[in-house]
Amino acid sequence: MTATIINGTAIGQAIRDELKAEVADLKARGVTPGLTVVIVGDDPASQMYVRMKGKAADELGMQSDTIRLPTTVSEPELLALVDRLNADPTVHGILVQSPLPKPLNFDRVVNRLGPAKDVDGFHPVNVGLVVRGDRTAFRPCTPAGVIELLVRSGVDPRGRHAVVVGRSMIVGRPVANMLLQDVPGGNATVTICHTKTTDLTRYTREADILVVAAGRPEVVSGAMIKPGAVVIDVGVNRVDDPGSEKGYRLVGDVAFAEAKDVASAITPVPGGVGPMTIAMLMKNTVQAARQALAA
Ligand code: L37
Repeated sequence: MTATIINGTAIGQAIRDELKAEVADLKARGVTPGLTVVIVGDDPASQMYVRMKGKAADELGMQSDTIRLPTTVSEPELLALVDRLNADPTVHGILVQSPLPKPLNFDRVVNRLGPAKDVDGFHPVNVGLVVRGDRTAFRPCTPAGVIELLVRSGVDPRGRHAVVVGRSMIVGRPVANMLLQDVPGGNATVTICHTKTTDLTRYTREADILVVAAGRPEVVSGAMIKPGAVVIDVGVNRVDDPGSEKGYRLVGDVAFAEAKDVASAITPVPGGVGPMTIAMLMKNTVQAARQALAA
């Protein structure tokens, strides 16, 4: 079998196109959705993602602002910035790009965000409300993008066995929780695997839907996949490739060349989950603006 390729670039673009009308409507009502992205330090991948987010917001006609800070910024300074953004009515969404360089503490900074502006969905209030199934809360962008990819590709997790590899607060845990919810795109039977799982293959081979968010290049081989499974690869790993133009190439957490001959559908890297992360951030920011208007 050769798998259908799930095109995250196209699905992400479709979502962004749908949002255009919503942004126009909000603007007509006097509100321009505003997103402020804060990035500390000069990690090249993070710098690239942040540029892509600003560009996506610009394209939608939103107000976007990127605040770039040196690694020398202190935590009190960062917290003071968050306070200022919380108080600014033109800012509907605030995103602090993770990871923060040491010794800054990401959780303490996120805890300072007003939950109504936490478009990344990492504030404990949003984490808790999402677990409760509250649709006014912000779902974290990458896991929300995974669910949206499934739904828009016609894959219904209902009653099927979804196996998530990875338990991070950013992807693994929230995506497992979303797959479990009693809503469209949910209702799966969910297993979560992690670094201490004994015999990972025993679980991955049982997956009808396999979501891999391990953060390690190509840890899931073709032989670990059940024939006909739907495979969502969340990994975006840069591996050295001296022969290439950029000096690196992108690979997922799944060995794509093998997996595509086993799976029924699979996301590529690049062009899979990555672009969905950005589309869902735009969606959350529009939601933040809409909810601010209603409040
Ligand atoms: N929301 N996202 C949010 N908050 C954070 O704190 N770190 C972080 C975050 N991560 C993030 O932005 N990830 C991300 C990863 C990949 C892409 C976008 C965002 C993406 O679009 N990747 C492209 C390839 C880009 C490249 O060439 O490197 C892709 O097609 O996968």
